[in-house]
Amino acid sequence: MAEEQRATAQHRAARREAAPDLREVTKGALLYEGKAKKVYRTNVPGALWIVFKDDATAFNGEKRSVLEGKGALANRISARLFALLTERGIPNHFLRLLSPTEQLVREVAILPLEVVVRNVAAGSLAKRLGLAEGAILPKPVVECYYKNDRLGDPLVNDDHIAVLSLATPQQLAQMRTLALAVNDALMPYLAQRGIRLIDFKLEFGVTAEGELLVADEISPDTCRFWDAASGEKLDKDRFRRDLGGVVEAYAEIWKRIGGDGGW
Ligand code: AIR
Ligand code: ASP
Repeated sequence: MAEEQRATAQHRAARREAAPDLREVTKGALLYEGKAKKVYRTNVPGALWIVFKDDATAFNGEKRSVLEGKGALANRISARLFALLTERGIPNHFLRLLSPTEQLVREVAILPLEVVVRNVAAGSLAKRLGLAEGAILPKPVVECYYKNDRLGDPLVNDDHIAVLSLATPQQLAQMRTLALAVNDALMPYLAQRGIRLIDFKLEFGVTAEGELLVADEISPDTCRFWDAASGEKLDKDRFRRDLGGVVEAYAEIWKRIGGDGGW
């Protein structure tokens, strides 16, 4: 607990230190282009400029499409949900929105793990364990996947993570605690807005100072969101399963978490 408080205090201090420069931030060289985002350097050391793209990919990049407006929705939804994490004292990379499709984040080295939290059986868990999609899990399930396109992001256990040096045991324990804290923050917030949080994927990164932060994005691209009343899917499964209305579903999530025409 003391350690958690210290981490939060450090996080707040880092945010204060970074704050004065952030008003005059300018975009620098392209550092990395991923499937859904581009990452640029900035004139502020330790701050990166993220551009959310309209590109949608699934099944390890096999299925691809351009969905106009998706980038702006994912960017703003993610910004809103990360702001909630900050309110709850959960250390994360988000600094501020720059435009409808852009945000400023703290620079981290991303750990090559995807941490998935599940409240309800769906997707690969339903398939692997033979559970019906929609079966409520008696407690949240945390899983780690090795981020490796060539291997198709395999599920890994603590020993696999140790032998491949994907994270230290301490980082792994911290990621688990933070992932469950994110679940505890998001679930009631979304439930109040008529959204069931079925599962989600987090990525974590380490700052130059060694601080572990929740990074990447939290959006309908990385979460399963079901309408609480009808069970309708309001997330990337609409794209993966060719259900149509992908951007409309993302817009519905944005509307329910308080979005309006502006940003
Ligand atoms: N996810 C996993 N890899 C990429 C993403 N976006 C997310 C899915 C889903 C959760 O992790 O969007 O919310 C579990 O996915 P799956 O396919 O393992 O059931
Ligand atoms: N975005 C990943 C891919 O391109 C996984 C997914 O969301 O289905 O394969």
